[in-house]
Amino acid sequence: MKKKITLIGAGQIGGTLAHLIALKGLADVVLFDVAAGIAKGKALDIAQSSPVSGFNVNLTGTDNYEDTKNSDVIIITAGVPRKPGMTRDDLLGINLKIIKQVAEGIKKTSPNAFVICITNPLDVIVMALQKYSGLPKNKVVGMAGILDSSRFIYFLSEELRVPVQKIKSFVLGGHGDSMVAMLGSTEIEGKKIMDLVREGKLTQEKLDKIVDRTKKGGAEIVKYLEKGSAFYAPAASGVEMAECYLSDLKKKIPCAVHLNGEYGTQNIYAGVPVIIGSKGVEKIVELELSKEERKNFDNSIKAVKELFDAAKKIDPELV
Ligand code: TXD
Repeated sequence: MKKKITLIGAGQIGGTLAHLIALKGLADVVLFDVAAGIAKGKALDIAQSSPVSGFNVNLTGTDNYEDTKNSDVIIITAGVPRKPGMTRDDLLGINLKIIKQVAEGIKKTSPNAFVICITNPLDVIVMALQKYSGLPKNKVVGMAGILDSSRFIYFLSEELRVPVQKIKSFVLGGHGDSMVAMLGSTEIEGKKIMDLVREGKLTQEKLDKIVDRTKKGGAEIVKYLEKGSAFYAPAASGVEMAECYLSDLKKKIPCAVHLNGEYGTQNIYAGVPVIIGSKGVEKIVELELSKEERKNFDNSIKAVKELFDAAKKIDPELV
């Protein structure tokens, strides 16, 4: 039975998600957008490329939640992206209202879906989505850690001239300037990155610059694009999560998930390594954190909590 993925938001990321899912033949795709024409036009355009690219999935566009019912996976990008000079947090007010609408739309039509939220400010928006929708916490996750880790790995690969496939790392915590590159879990061709620093193969200064560039990875692209934000790498990251669920891959990947005591954190969403399989979030993996990593992780959680407090002031229903 062909799987069904609904994409709520058919903008830059939504359209790219649809194209990547079609090229992989992962599932039939329903593109949903309040701008129905965007959803319909992009669905038709990608469908018309099927004879060239050889994929065989159905793509449709709609602004009617009925057309999205019984989705296996829902990926949400509905919302507004940043403009140059804006922080992710500046999007809170408007995207909170949008995510409330989306939660209303999906909770009745796809109660069993695995829901991947991409809309910023990610950690607070995905938590609000889970509260508004009432869907199970292990089936509502946020996409950010894969993207942030991918940016970090790419920058390391450029600096050390090592293929990205030979670099392992996690960037965890909130999807903001307080995100934490877990250096203790970063390996380059099987070697701990801090050993490379000790051996003089990578200066601490260069490593600090790469960590900082990762934190600002989104803003760097917003500056270039002027209109809109990153969408190719975010879309690729969202598809990775959907594939883990649909194919029961049980990969260990960094996602924003509900923490209930793990990492000493209660009742907040933040990025940590998890096992994603056909049951959704199947396990939260607790890494050994160094003192520095623990301090930075706690600081990142604090930033997410403060932003969620701001969200509760905007909408007391979130309390
Ligand atoms: O790592 C991450 N999580 C981030 C997330 C990486 C990059 C971008 N990030 C955020 O994703 C970004 O800050 C935005 O909040 C979302 C979507 O970014 P995108 O670049 O795709 O934005 P677009 O191109 O503006 O698309 C958003 C679409 C647009 O077509 C609107 O018409 C639609 O969302 N939209 C809605 N769809 C459904 N329902 C409602 N209510 C709605 N409102 C707007």
